[in-house]
Amino acid sequence: GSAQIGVIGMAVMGSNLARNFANHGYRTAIYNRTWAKTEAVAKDHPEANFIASEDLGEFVDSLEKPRRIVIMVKAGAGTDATIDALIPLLEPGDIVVDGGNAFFQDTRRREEKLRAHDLHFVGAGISGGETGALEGPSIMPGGSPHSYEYVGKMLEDISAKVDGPNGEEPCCTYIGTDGAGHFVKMVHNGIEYADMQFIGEAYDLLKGAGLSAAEAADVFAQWNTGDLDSYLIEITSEVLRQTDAETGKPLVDVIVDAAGMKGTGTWTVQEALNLGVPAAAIAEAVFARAASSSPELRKAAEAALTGPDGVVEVEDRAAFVEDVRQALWASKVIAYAQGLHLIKVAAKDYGWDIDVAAVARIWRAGCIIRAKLLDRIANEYAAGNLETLLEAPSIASGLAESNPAWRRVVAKATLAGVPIPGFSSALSYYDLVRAPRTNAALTQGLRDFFGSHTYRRVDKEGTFHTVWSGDRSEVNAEDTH
Ligand code: NBP
Repeated sequence: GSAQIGVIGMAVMGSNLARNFANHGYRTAIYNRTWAKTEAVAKDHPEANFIASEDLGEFVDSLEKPRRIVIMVKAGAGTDATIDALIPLLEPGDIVVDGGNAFFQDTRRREEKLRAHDLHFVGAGISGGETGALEGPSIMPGGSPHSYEYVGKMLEDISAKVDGPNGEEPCCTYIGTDGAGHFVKMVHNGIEYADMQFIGEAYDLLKGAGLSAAEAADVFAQWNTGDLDSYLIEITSEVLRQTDAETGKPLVDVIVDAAGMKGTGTWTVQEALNLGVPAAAIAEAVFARAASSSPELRKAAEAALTGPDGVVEVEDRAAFVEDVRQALWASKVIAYAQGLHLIKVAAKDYGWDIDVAAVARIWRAGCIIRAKLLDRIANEYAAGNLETLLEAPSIASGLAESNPAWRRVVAKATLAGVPIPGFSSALSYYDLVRAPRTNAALTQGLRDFFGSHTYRRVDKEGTFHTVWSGDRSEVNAEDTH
């Protein structure tokens, strides 16, 4: 065979990724379960000079050895079916890359399975949607370092690029073994959920203060020139500016207010729960989508409950808009801190050697959460071994500066009845993790009362229990058990 890379799955992502490889001078083979799609892609893009195969065996034979194959099919059963069909056709040393949105535990399982056949498996998270796939996505590959040697350069070539101190840097770097890449992609999506929730809350507040959709669009466009400069803020201004052709209303007012989701945000929160990592702001974003898509709950509650109507009393509109900007920035930082903390804890638990600074670096372009802030985050993680992003000097000082505005916004929204689960959860996290003492002491007292769960003391070593049902004396729990 003469193809340097093969792509399986000719839906929107796979076909664009295949064109991206071809655009970078790689001879590219393509295959899809349904031949008509492969045929159409080859016909529509003669410039790519694809080697198109109707038969999977032919496709495999069209590849140079060791064979490099990227799977871009519907995640889950589609990926397993494709892998199972490939295994008997491949030879030891061949490399399979899964670029779909796989659950990282599936990636770990598949990596082990292919390793048993002496095949390399790289689970690569890919972000950037269809445009990214064609023009340069952010790529988060996981697998053995040896496997990465075979495909790393190709993936880096087709990835998005950012200008760094050493020239153009690819938004693709080796993340870690087995499921590490898909884990990082999953957390990327969790942060994306939070980012979007915060943007929605900011818009609700601007609306509550009397701004029209078009005025809010201007505000977001203005914010995009500063510290909040990011893809999502940029496209928010575009979506808010869109007028519905049919009704003449802002499009946002005719879109049904029920958010969809495909599962990666939920996975992020489930993993945070599994690992005991507080990622509440990300969780609130997932729950907010769930609430939006619960018509029965909303209908019953809307009929039964009263409260303020979401109108925010504002004396100085410009000052309020600036407050909202700062609340949005601070909340966004919290979501990044929670997501990156989750990656750090998971790395320890799953035995991945993840460079968090490098993760932030490859999120600077190509992916949905790309943002100017990530430059700073990458530099901060590179400068010191951070337990949490929040302790980084420039981040802590930024949060200190935005503190008064953040609190005013949360207070104002609460009084006005504007739901801000994201902003308020992020602010509570800030107050919780910086508190010298938390209410968990009382929790421990209660647990000891009803379940003899014992507690530790601040002033001496050991485990203690109070005899609540007796004379209420304290006993050393180790003696009684
Ligand atoms: P889809 O997720 O819509 O999947 C369609 C592709 O999967 C087609 O090629 C289809 O073949 C193939 N397929 C299915 Br369905 N079941 C199969 C099976 N049992 N065996 C073999 N092939 C099967 O495509 P997509 O939107 O291009 O996404 C591809 C991957 O990239 C997914 O994992 C997705 O989560 C991920 N992703 C998507 C985006 C995005 O913005 N869309 C972004 C990042 C990552 P057929 O033509 O024969 O039905």
